[in-house]
Amino acid sequence: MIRRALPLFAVLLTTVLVGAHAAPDHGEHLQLDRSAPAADSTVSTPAEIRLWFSQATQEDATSIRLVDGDGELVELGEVTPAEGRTVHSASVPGALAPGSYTVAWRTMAADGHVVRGDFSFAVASTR
Ligand SMILES: [Cu+2]
Repeated sequence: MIRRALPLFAVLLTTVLVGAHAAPDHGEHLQLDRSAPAADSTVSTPAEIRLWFSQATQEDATSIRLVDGDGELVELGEVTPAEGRTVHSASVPGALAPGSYTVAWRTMAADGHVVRGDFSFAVASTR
């Protein structure tokens, strides 16, 4: 009895798991549309890190971390939402030494999905 039920259970579980993620009313997941600095760009020290998402995030759900090439965290200002919480920015308080940097962001979409990503940019030497 149990043995016969197991395959059916597995099928049902798979259906539930796949179905949950592909629910027809869900639509697109939130994603990062663009950023400033842009991914893989080379810039002089930016005044801020700015992220444009494809949809609004939940309130106070967005974090932006900036890490330098040595893995050291660079302190940023508070994350500030704009444009109906689709745009988020954090100020860069000081000059950045030339080198590569990684932005790691995390947010929660209105549908409750936690979305995260990262990208890199470089700060050019000043001469
Ligand atoms: Cu989603």
